[in-house]
Amino acid sequence: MAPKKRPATSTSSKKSTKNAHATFTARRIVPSKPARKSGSDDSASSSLRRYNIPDYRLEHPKFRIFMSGEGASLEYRIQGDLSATTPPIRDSRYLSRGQCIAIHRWMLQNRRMEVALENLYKQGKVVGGVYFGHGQEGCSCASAYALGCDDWLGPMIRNQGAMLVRGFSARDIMRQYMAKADSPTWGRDASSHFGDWQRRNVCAPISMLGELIGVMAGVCLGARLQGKNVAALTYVGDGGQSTGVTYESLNFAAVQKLGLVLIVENNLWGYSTPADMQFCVKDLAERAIAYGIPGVIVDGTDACQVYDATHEACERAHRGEGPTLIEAKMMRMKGHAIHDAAQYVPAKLLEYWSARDPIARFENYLVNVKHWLTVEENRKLIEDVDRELEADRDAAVASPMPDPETDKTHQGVYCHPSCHDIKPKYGSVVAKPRETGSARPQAVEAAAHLK
Ligand SMILES: Cc1ncc(C[n+]2csc(CCOP(=O)(O)OP(=O)(O)O)c2C)c(N)n1
Ligand SMILES: [Mg+2]
Repeated sequence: MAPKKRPATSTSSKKSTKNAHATFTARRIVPSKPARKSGSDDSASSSLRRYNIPDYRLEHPKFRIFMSGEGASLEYRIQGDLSATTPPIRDSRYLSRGQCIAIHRWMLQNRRMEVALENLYKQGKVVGGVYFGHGQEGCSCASAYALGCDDWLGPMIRNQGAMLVRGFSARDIMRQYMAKADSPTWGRDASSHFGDWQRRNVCAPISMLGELIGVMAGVCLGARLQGKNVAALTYVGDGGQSTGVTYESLNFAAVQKLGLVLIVENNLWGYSTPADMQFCVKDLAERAIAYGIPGVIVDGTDACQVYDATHEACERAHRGEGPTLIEAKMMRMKGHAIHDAAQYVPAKLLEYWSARDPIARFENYLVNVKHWLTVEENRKLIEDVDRELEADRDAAVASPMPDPETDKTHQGVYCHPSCHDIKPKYGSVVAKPRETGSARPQAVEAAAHLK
């Protein structure tokens, strides 16, 4: 679990680009002043509103994916410019040298664990499929790292890095994939459906896309009834965000000003459907406007941007100011799961995003840009991660499979009354009327950015 963070101003003393230190903080609503046109209807023009979504990326890819051909020659093609050079990492406004190195380590562990899982699958040791977060490690690890000890995490299947940061061991995750008797679900479930609501404040992923958002809003509401404002971080994909439950849950969180932090992982694909064929808005963060909450766009392959945006969203949550929607733009670098070779992905797109690999870029940032790690220190760090991971993998492989004949302790699938007590976590429940006076968009800082 990430230690409590302090702002570390010393790390952000130099600007890497012109905008490198623009604040991520949600802007207060300012009534717009549309230009007056002669002869225009005054009342109509004064009701015209314009919205602004902060975009902290240092590049803005300009291409789209479209379908071309028919039958056997049907394929996806790209229109636009793929020639841009890789942008720099944006300096964090909060992360210290040590914290950046910690995130680098988590990302490496995330990547290496998934490589190990792929090999275990190919050796026939995995029960079921394997799902990868390749290319999304910066988003998973840096966002989870922004959580405080009392905050909550609701990861999706690709957020295994977030699970590591929150304190699950690679050993347990690999045991889970192999359905071992000593895995978190004792072999009753493969892949990702496990959490830990007692010690790590982690809700298990839910396969039905978008459903976790309401659960995490409920976590915030429950904590508030017990007198505490917590941040609850969860994720939804570019595909999953189109579900009705996403709208309902986020709207509920907005109205109740719950500390939900929703990262929309726009990884350009939902199964084999490109994002360009899934929605018409330019950026998914724009949807925040419709909920009356702040929306922010970050480069999901830049750990510093992800951390800063999540950190500020958590701070808002702790102040009781309500949810934030963060769109993290990146690319799913493998198929939907191990069974999917992703041959539908144009090779040039893979090339483009390979050059934006979150781990390689962050490593370059630490070693060559900031000089926070020497080449030798970095090599040692990678060796340590590899050594630990090999030990974890060997232990997971050596774990026993469950034995249905002899294992009587873990047979139950359903809870029964004496199974476990669910008690308030933060204090006794006190119901008091919510303050409604400041809920109107005109009065709150939390509502959509308005220029
Ligand atoms: C409500 C619901 N509808 C459909 C599915 C089947 N399904 C599983 S993953 C997936 C694609 C998800 O795409 P996206 O949300 O972009 O996430 P990604 O896989 O790219 O991380 C679909 C349609 C589901 N699990 N739940
Ligand atoms: Mg997707």
